[in-house]
Amino acid sequence: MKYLNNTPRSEWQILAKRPVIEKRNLDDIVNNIIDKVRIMGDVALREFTLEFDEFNLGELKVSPAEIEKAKSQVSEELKQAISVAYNNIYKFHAFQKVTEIPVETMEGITCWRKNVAIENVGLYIPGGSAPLFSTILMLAIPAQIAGCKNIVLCTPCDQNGTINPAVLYTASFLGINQIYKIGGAQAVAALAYGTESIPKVDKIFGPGNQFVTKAKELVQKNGIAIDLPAGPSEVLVIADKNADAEFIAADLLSQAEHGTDSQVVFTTNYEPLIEQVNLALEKQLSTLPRAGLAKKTLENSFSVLFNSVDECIDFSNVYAPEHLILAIENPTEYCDKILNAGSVFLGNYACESAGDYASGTNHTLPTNGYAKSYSGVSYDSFVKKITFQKITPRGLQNIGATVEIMAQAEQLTAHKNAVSIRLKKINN
Ligand code: HSO
Ligand code: ZN
Repeated sequence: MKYLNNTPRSEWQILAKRPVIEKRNLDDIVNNIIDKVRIMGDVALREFTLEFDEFNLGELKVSPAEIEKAKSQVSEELKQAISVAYNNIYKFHAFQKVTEIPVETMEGITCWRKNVAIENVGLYIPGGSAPLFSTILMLAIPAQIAGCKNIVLCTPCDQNGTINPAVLYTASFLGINQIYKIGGAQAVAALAYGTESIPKVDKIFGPGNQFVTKAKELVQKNGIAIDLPAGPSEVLVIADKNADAEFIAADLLSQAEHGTDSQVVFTTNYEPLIEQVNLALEKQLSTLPRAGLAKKTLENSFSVLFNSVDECIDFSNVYAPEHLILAIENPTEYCDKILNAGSVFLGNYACESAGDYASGTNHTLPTNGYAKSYSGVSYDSFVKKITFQKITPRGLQNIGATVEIMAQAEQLTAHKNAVSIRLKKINN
């Protein structure tokens, strides 16, 4: 990790820029995939699966027999762990479902807002070297609490046409039975427009590679909602002299092992920690199966020494990390100072992994600085908030003149008339 000493504030914006990922011109490739799926449906999906996943796919939908087989392949221990995680994630997200009280803004005028589930949602779960079955929990649990009617899951199969058993087990544990063996941009296209086999959805969730991300961005232009603009995962750690270098190194590596384009940042006001963390990183790195990936990430990462914890927090607010770990004394005292972050972990024992899997919070979070303006996925991501209002004759008498005057000022006479015509009848 590059070491920086007291980078001046004037340079923070530049320092907060994420490493640029090699950008090929994806637009054309992905647009072609989307068009083909739109026009040819399942035929196109089979062709792309043969081309990209190297499997000649017959039935797109995962069969009950495949799910049964997966169930038998997952250990009891993992099933137990999934169940504990489920309970915590469920508990945390269920409390997000609040019924708002109707508000009487003026006598006779009542306004209220109601959560209504998005009917059809699509979840994309990437395959690859680490199939993240935990993401199914993070997306499907709030979808179910919200009451989404159709939950459709797409995930790529391997060269033998199989899907990781933990992915299938988790989906079936949640009662999801619409699982399709389709990955990549073609899966996003199928969810966005529907094919003979795959139902069209209203909103698409889930992480993915550059192709998936680009496809999500493109289908948005046609009215399909998406969860978040996605980017590589990242963590920023703020530590003071109370921190434990080994813990910090472990947290940095847990994020670094996600992929080569992730970024980890370590900030502290205690100089000796920089060297201690570096040593711990080296020691722990050598034991990791994914050391290659993690090492590449560390090359894109940096540690920076500041004068105080407050300065570290100021920098973090400019960086707007997806995950922020406060390995400092009395971390809760600093909560109000955190302005931009996806999810915050307080103290030496709140490791990011806990939130990644099982503590209850969601792990689908804004990356790449989007934490400045976006929230992570939650119950709210699966509902629309519809407003209602009821106005009595007395209410219209109270608000009428206000509306008429404003409509007149905007020169929208029909707007004004809609009130006047009613007032006339009421006053008769
Ligand atoms: N750190 C990832 C989530 C994850 N980690 C899934 C392990 N599995 C993005 O927040
Ligand atoms: Zn993770």
